[in-house]
Amino acid sequence: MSIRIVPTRPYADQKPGTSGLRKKVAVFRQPHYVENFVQAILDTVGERLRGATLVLGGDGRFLNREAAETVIRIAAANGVGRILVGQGGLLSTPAASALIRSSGAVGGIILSASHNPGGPEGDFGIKYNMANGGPAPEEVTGAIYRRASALTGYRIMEEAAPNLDRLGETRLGEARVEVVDPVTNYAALMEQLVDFDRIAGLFRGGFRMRFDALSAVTGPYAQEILERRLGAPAGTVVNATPLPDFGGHHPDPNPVHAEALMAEMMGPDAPDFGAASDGDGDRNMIVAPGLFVTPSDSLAILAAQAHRAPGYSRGLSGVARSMPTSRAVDRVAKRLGVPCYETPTGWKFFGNLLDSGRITLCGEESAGTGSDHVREKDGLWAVLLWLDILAATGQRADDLVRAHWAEYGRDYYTRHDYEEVDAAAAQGLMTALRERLATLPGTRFGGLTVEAADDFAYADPVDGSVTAAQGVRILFAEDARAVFRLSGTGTVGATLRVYLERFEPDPARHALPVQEVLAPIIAAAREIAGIEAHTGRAEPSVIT
Ligand code: VG1
Ligand code: CO
Repeated sequence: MSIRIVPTRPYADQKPGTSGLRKKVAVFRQPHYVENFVQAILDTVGERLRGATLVLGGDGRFLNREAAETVIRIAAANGVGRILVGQGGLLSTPAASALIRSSGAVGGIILSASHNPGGPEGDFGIKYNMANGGPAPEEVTGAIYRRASALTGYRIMEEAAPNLDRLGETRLGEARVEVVDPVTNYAALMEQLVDFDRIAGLFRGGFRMRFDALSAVTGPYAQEILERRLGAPAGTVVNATPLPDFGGHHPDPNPVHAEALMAEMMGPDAPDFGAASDGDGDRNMIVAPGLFVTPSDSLAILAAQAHRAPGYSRGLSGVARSMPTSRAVDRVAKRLGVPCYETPTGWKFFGNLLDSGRITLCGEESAGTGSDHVREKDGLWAVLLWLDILAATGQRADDLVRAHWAEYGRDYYTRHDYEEVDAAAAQGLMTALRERLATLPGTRFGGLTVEAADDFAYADPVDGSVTAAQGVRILFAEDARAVFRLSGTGTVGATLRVYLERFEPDPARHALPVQEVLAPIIAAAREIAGIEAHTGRAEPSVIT
């Protein structure tokens, strides 16, 4: 067995975004591109790698297997002691996080572009997670980027990686390579958090559910847990086989991309509960019969009800939400008498709060919900917690949502995405908006008055680090809000995200069409930011 040192030239664009390095597959297929980035990660981890365990897995998209084999060969050549890899190179993001934690690994490499489309024309991604199982924080991703920008060579084993389909242990150079079942460890963790017997009882009683895995990584997890362990009828999980191109679909669980599930749940013979997950299994979409549950509402409802599940029977120490997420969970936290933190977009910002025990539950408007059981958002976990709450309360999912609104009020919420906008135009819009911030308070826009306007900055209460320029917030006196930020996960041009919400305390006004209720805020947001003038777009490309 021998190690080859390959001279290389650095790529200037290996800068991780909201969640790892994400690029078009063609970019990753450039000579040494994957190798360089992996070497930069390992160099950044440094001496701690020596003899340590590294977890590896991905969402099964195009390039997954090839890249996994490359990571194994580079890791083995860099002194990693043990590589724990999911069979077939697969691991959902939450399962990878769980495995890093339970195996005492120094960290993990996750091969995923998450909710972005896959296939040869689609996207690929590489992400590094730390020993706590969570995405590397900004200072580490910054260091990886600097290292990648100066790289002059990488180390790789001459020999091929072992067959990733065969479970068990082999050696590559000095390293042990263990191919493990991707589901077992994760399923065991779920059994500790929610009451499997109670949920199984629900299914025995005829409860019908549809889980759409969108041909992505959650299929095998959902089949094992929902159908085999909990006894849901075969066929409950659809699109259960992970495909390299996700069957040509966009593996983003929202009402637009999970169209078939939405149609079924809005139809006359809707099952009792509908759910979907994204490419790498960390997002969740919840649909009650006839009623889509916004991720912001789902977070609030889970926070209010989590104590019913065994893993949370002691209550919550606190909660957190990303800044653009609606303020519904804040109302629950207030009622519970626990702190509620507001963080920038991206799961890495929850890490310190979870590690320090300040929060138990957290979430994002982009269909991400999680708890302190791992350090990633966890799609299937959220679905299981919902099921356990339904089983414990005996309530229908739609009734549970309406009862929540009646008790706390409803935060009407929508997100308007302007995708593939010219990058300079999008930057121009944000710059102009930031320059106007100070002049906005007191200004009126069609019946709404701006009360406050700022550019969100986050001071981490645990390590004191400050992250600035995380999105523009416009607060209206009418208990409404508009938030503007540019996506950090897109791979073509820029994506402008506009988050819009309005609080409605009156239960008599809780069943109105969302876009109608929010129309004045939508109009004000377009005007304030000059969206059409800057981008040439009169309408968003995706409304969720
Ligand atoms: C998006 C979401 C953000 C999420 C991130 C990663 O980021 O808005 O809430 O954490 O994707 O999710 P951005 O920068 O494009 O808005 V995943 O499931 O793609 O890892
Ligand atoms: Co994801």
